[in-house]
Amino acid sequence: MSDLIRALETLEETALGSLDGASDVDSLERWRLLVLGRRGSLAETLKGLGTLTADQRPKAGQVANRVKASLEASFAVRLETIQKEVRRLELGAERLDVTLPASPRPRGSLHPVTKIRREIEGAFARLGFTSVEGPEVEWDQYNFTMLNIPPDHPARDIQDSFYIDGGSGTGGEMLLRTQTSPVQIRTMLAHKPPIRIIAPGRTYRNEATDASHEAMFTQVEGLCVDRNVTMADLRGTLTAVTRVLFGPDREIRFRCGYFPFVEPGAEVDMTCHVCNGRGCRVCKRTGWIELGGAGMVHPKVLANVGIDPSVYSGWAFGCGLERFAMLRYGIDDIRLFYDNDLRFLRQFS
Ligand code: FA5
Repeated sequence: MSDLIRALETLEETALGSLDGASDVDSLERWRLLVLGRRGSLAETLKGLGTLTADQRPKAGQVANRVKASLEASFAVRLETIQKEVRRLELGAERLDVTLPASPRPRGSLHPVTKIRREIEGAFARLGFTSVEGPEVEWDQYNFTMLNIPPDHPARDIQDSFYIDGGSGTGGEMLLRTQTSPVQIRTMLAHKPPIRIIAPGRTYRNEATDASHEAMFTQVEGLCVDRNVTMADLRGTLTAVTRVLFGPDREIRFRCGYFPFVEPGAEVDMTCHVCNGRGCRVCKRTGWIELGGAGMVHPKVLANVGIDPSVYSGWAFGCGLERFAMLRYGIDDIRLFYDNDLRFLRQFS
């Protein structure tokens, strides 16, 4: 029996000695299998218990239990020590230096047409105008018919349209709107006067592009309807806004112009902001720059939307935003806006 007890004590001593050599989780696991595993040295040694007599067994059993408990406890302590060390090394490696400069993130910027649009919305908001939007895919009825442009009207040819295949319904055919003027109709159908809105948005025309014409461009529509609204109000409003956008010396002039939905109709010019009206390359030596179309809302259009033209009057205008942006930033080709060339776009950041 004393042989078995000695064997157990030797096993304990050797195993504890080799435990110190287990320096990571893997080698510790190998130690556990070798010493405490089902076929480990402790299990092997304990097989000797079977050869003992019944009265020898309790004493040997006691020693065996103590050695087993001692080995298991030492194993647990060693495991905890190694795990703590592993965690300490991990935390050391992951240390974050919050004083390091942040890695730069590229920042986008607003498109020049968006910038101009926001400026215009701001200038009109100060005069009490709300900015509204309408759909880019529009009914023929709103884009043309209710604006006093019936199906056989020659004005339809001026604005070559993109029609939508199979797109027809109660509003006639569907098309990509050629102007923002249908938003006038939508607004007047939905609201009774007084009305003061602007409506910026994309418009489309099936035409050959050149330095000042695109097939997709942006317009801003303006509409004011109330009692006693006159052409003088239109002039005053446009003068105030162009002065915000292009400087305090700007003057406005109206030339006769024809649009079926206004009467009288006008082409609107402002004095050139580069030469102040003296004549230069930008205004083609005329001293004037064209802004867009305008006029008094045609009585037929008011009647079409159920507003009594004997009680109410209104004015409307429509301008091209790319043209505004070109003037503002000195851009000489409209096609640059939608080429998506970053070298161009970055200049506006
Ligand atoms: C119209 O579209 C009228 N709806 C404007 C209007 C509204 C008149 C309300 C009266 C009352 P016009 O086709 O002239 O009008 O276009 C207005 C402006 O849009 C032009 O002055 C120009 O600045 C811009 N524009 C027209 N066609 C193009 C194009 N292909 N590319 C870029 N800008 C364009």
